[in-house]
Amino acid sequence: MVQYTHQTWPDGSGGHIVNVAPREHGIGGAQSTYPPQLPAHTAQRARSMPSTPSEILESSTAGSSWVSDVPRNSPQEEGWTTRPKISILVMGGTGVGKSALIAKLTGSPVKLGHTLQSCTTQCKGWNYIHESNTTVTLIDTPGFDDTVRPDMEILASIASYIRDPRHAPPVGVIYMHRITDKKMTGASRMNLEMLRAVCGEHYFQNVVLVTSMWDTIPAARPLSEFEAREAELMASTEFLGDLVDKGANPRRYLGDGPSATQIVDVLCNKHQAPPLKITLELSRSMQIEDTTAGRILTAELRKREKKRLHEIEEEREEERMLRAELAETEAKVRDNERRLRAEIERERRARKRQEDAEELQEHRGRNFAIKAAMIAAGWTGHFGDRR
Ligand SMILES: Nc1nc2c(ncn2[C@@H]2O[C@H](COP(=O)(O)OP(=O)(O)O)[C@@H](O)[C@H]2O)c(=O)[nH]1
Ligand SMILES: [Mg+2]
Repeated sequence: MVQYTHQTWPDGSGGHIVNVAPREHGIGGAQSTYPPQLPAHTAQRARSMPSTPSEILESSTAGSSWVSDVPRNSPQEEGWTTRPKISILVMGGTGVGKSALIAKLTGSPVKLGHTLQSCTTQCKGWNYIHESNTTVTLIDTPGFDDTVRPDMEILASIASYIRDPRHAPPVGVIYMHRITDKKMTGASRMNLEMLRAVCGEHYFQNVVLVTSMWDTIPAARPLSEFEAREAELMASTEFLGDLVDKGANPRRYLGDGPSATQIVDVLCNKHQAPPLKITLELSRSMQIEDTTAGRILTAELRKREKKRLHEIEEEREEERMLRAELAETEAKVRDNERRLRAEIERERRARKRQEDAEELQEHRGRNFAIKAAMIAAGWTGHFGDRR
């Protein structure tokens, strides 16, 4: 089990985690620790985060919905004991390694990959028994950049999974991001917005921010480049900084069992979790579209529709301009054709005149030769013409 120190982690449970990654990739190893120390002001701010339901929730009913690691569905018979159950929501864009991490931890045949057939299209829970003898259900979710299902459907499927009374409410969320991504794409930003909206700030202490693909960094590339990227990701409020400030836990997934276990340990060591923001919102009889996450998706959809309409309008304008240009070009072509025809006609007539003149000349030449021959032959008569 991972050891924590109170100085390091804002949620009071974290600490230096000694990396056990293979040295050949330059990550971790006995001397290396992860993650970097948080600045003092950050830790201070995180400690001042609300920690009771009444501090967190506007609603007075919220207190009763905290999640604890005591089983909700334990048998009531006296003397029975059951293994505690917790569930953890795994979120992030498509291809960031959610299913791979779950497969590594549970040993289950979770489908991996980017193809439409293989990627996760609905929420699915995968169980395994953690070393603390807790049954952990890792909930695999589709990314919010899915090409198969609309984002609102994905949100609805996450909401319906976590609200299903047969499932233990999540004690935490693992959010994954590829360290190999040079930039935050639009899809990454949307997934991050969904994380914020589904959890709510009060839940950030129960979020583990996992960067994946560390083991795929080519040996020739300097590790410092990726460490700098990670530091920026975790510090900048444009990316994950605000989550870290409010207690979220950065970790690395190195593609191996130990680093995967360390990620879950963060959440298994938490004895309670507030309800997710979306759970609170839905419990106030909100429709999925009216939740914070739903409103973000609706706004995004409207933005995309507006953009698409704008693009269509631009395409139409371009088409109008092209048609006008085409008509102008056609008129020019017709004009040129007319001028060419007139020129050809003029040339034809000139050639005809020339030919006629030459023919006449030839005719006269022939007549003259005949007359000359007749005179030479002694012709003394009178020629009818004067040529
Ligand atoms: N080597 C390595 N491969 C990874 C890692 N994370 C994901 N992958 C691979 O990337 C592909 C997509 O991962 P997957 O788990 O299906 O992504 P998901 O869409 O987030 O579930 C799969 O082929 C995984 O094996 C990682 O940290 N290391
Ligand atoms: Mg998947």
